Amino acid sequence: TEKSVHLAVDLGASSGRVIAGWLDGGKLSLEEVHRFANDPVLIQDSLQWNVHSLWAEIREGLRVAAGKYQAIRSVGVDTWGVDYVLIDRNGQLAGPVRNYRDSRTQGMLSRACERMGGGEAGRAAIFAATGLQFMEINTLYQLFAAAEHGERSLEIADHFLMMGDFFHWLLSGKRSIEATNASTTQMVDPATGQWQTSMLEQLGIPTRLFEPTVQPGTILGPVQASVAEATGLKDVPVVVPATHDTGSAVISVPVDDFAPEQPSWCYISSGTWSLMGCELASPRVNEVCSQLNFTNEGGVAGSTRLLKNIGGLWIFQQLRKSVQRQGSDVSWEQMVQQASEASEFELLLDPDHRAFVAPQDMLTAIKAFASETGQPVPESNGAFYRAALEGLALRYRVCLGDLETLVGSRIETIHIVGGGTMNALLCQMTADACNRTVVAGPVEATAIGNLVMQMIGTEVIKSDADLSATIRMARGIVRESFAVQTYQPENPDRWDGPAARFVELAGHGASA
Ligand code: LFR
Repeated sequence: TEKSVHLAVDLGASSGRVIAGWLDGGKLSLEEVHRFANDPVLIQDSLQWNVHSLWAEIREGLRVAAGKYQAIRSVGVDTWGVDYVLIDRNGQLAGPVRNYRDSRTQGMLSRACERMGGGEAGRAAIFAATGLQFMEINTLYQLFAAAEHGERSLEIADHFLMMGDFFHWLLSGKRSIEATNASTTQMVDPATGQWQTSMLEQLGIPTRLFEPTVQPGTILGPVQASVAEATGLKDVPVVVPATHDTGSAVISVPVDDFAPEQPSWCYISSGTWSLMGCELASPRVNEVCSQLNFTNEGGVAGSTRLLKNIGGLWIFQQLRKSVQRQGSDVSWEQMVQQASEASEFELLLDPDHRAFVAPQDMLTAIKAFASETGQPVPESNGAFYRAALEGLALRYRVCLGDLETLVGSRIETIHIVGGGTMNALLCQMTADACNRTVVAGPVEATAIGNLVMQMIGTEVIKSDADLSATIRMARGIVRESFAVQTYQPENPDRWDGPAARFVELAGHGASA
């Protein structure tokens, strides 16, 4: 066909896709071209990404796309945040590419705070410098761990790239570090977007690795010759989207404003993680934000995503793995069905408890958590599935209250975007627990945001005004193109008792 197509490579922490998108009569259409698994591998107890296989799958997807569409206008990659690749002076991998759930960062957060002036003072210094929430998965603690452990790769590395940058480099031969993903490292000044070099020096992280960042929409140049030959993508420009998947997803929230002064809506980008927050015009690096451990990530057009990482559908996904390990299987639909049949609030769990970050087996970890917190261990699998979803809804409720405190206005609507919108039970629980209207969709928010930013970079979507007007225009296209599902709260009072117990429970548990 002759349609003018853009290709989004969208890599999540459990699977990747190549998705084609095109505009027709002011509407955006999508077609999934290729889908593949993204399974981390344990190499001598170090959890790593299989970037070789990911690259092979990406090339395969592009080859299929090149055979399918005649006019391919651009290609761009988004991925999960915080992880990075080090490149040596010969233009090769300087070492293994670690998965953020790798255990080497354990204890590194507090050690880094010690190094930065001790305990609370060190923590305050890092927060003032970066405006980011404290999580051990952050790039900062990964690199600090690498420095502390004397990892060889850090010594021989010449360049630091984030995951999306790495694949852009393989595609185009050009190095770049995209700003929204760099903002997830906890190494960047949220006001200026510059690397916090003096903090890095204090932590023993070599600053020579970090080049200035580029903004989403940047055109890197055509795919390099060897890639063009292997895939058939000739003269196709590589256009940098918001390479952080969450940054891409939030572009697709179907609202008619952008980065409002007084937000009346928030988003939950729902997948392996749930990222819940507000899109604002500027960062809020203040005491309350630090206390509540919210983050100020960089979005497109200078916006800020003030948000919290919540342990997401990870627990639910891992429960399925537990069932598979026992030799049987269960589909997502069956899991949701069994959860809906289980009785409510049988077990309360905190989705952000450390025990659930990377357990050997999720079912075992939840059983241990139940016993430790003095709750009866449920018998049916459905009760565990339900607990995973209720725990999220309860966490959303707490997070909503914190967000309203932080932004100083009432949030009327919760927009859920991403894969989690397909879980109607969770969407309804969210409306009930939060006592707010939930608008769910689009499900493909990340790929859409990736495509939209490529269209903006190539001026397929453009407004005569500024970039934020262009983003609003793009959101109009998203609203025209994808239906949403609305959920109204039903009997929200039912959640009051469990919510009080949840706060108690989460307060006592060592949240990750
Ligand atoms: C979501 C996400 C989050 C980031 C986490 C780890 O997929 O990118 O935004 O905090 O994964 O990378």
